[in-house]
Amino acid sequence: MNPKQLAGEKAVDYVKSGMKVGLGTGSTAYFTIQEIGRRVKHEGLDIEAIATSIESERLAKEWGVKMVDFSEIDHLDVTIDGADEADANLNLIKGGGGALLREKIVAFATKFYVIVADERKYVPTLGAFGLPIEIIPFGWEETFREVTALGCTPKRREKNEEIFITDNHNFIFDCDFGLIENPHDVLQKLQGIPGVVESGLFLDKTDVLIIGNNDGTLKIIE
Ligand code: DER
Repeated sequence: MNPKQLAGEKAVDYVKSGMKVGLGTGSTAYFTIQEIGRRVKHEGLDIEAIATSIESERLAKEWGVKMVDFSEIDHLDVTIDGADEADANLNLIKGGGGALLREKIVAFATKFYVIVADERKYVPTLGAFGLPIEIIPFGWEETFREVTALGCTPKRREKNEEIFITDNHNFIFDCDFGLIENPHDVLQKLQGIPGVVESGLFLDKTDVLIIGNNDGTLKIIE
């Protein structure tokens, strides 16, 4: 079995009827949503869910998962999402799929945060992937200069040779900081720049990391 599918499906063990569930975004969370959908449709799993992207919401609705929003609920019991990198402290880099802002809002509303990934994502030190940050389009050139001054090389993300626009109508900068020895320091500096909406540094939030290995085994780190 595909290691992403292995991890994505295993995480659904944390989902029980009556729960409010956050649905992640990306190719690993895809398998989580598929399994949740299957259990809703064929096994009577009864949950309410909030998705972290328009695409994940579309997929969940196809299975008949009951979707709600934050006007209807005041917390999530469990959220399952992917990551681009995760270290031994369960700190993450996310944003490869361009959904980091909604993902972080959902993550901070959830009581139990489960990350699913294949073994390539588990790294000694965060940073090799680059750091995605979500940027307001207004004045992005000035924001670009201020982010560069932090000592990184930002690149405005493109998709199919066009500027990538997030579900929130913002830009993404992919920033090369090299290996990030002190992610808390980088996060604090980025939060001080006005045009930066959010970054892909998800620190001190993850409760469980489920890693799917190429040999068909799972590694669960808590
Ligand atoms: O954008 C994100 O953080 C997504 O969770 C994504 O980047 C995770 O990667 P995956 O598609 O390999 O699961």
